Amino acid sequence: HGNSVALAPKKSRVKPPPLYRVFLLNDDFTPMDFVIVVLENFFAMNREMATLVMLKVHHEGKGLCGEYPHDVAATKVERVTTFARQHQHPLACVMEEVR
Ligand code: NFA
Repeated sequence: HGNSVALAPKKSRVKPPPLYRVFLLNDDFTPMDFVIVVLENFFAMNREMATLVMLKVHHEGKGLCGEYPHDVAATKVERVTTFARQHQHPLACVMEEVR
């Protein structure tokens, strides 16, 4: 019973967890400096990289912030969204599974 049930041998290969890409989306209202602060503080970017990613979002509508396992990606989306709303900015942060 329980713990003592004999189980068939199982291959011990472990598949890597699915990854999710986290993006920022452009809007007409969030200040550029606020987006740079978000990228520095929530995605560990230096000022130079944060500025490049912010400008990509501004010009192309969407920009990659990072790739993470599900729960890490979901927490980043939640923290960025909460921070933006606290400052009354409509900045959108979304995640998509990597396929
Ligand atoms: N488009 C915004 C502006 O002109 C800047 C922005 C960049 C907003 C990236 C959201 C994401 N103030």
